[in-house]
Amino acid sequence: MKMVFRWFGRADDNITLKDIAQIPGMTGIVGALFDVPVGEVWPLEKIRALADEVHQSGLEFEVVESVNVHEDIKLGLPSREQYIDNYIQTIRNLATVGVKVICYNFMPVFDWLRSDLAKELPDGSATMAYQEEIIKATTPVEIVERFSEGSQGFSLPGWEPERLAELKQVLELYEGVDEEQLFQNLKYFLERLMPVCEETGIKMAIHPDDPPWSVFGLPRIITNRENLVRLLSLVDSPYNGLTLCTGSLGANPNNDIPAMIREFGQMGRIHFIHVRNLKLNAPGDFYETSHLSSDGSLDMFEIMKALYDVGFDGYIRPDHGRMIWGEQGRPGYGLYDRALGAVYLTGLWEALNKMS
Ligand SMILES: [Mn+2]
Repeated sequence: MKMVFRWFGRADDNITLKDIAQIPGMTGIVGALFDVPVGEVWPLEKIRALADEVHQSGLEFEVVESVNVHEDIKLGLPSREQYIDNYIQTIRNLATVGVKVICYNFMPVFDWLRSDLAKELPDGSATMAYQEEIIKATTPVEIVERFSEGSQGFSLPGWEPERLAELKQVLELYEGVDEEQLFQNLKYFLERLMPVCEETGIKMAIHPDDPPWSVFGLPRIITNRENLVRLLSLVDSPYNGLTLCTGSLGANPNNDIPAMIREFGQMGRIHFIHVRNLKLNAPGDFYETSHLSSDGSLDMFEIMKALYDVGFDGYIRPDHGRMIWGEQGRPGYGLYDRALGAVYLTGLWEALNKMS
């Protein structure tokens, strides 16, 4: 496995590449161009500049998260053709600098969703939380406002203002789109991409929906084992794979994460994994914890063991962390708790390696 760390770029992150390079066992960053509007081609010169900057810090830049998918592709509108052409050009440009995996998601309108971006825990740390009853009592417009107020002045990935400016209009467009239609639109998108992925060697790795169920009446399909099996069969190619996110899928207690890792890992279809923990209070009621097994509801040893047993050689990153030690930063993406998570996961891996 290769341990990597998400970085939002010099312009939009208070964490430096030097900070990241000093985390034990860290091999590279997971990056993106955050100033290119969704649907447009990522210019090669900007990609090159980012890659050069990362390489100068002694880190690799082999994973991109995310190249966001334009809503017209998810909706299956005729205008998707141009956006898919643009996506393909972005894949070609990313391959030029040595990118190997692209993480993306296929969630309509809203990316990840929380009811609280800074819930205070008894130890004084702050974390993100989700309560279905709060979400149900909130309109989509109110959620967008709450996210922009709670973001500490940072942009939140997937919550870029330009995506949400035409919120009402986009929500109306989804009124005729059900899960079946969304699967068909994803299939169309992947079928167009796969020849280019095979040619360039870039693997597509879809991120599960977070939380893994419908919100605001919008369809969500990357939610459970059955649907992941279907997703992989839409195009049966090793380039059509997963970003298995333990925290996203783990919000549904029926999702057996180690079993999913064994099943899809053996198929060679997990290209990237996000490992984090969360505490499930009740269905639809959870908060994010430190990565440590005993702090949350997921067993990190069993997760890492499943990865180890299937010979996982892809990319892994710690996922959201709490705000600890007085750190001020982008919710979920501070330095300290994610660094602790990374070293903990690397430690579990070392133990598995030496015990085998
Ligand atoms: Mn994730």
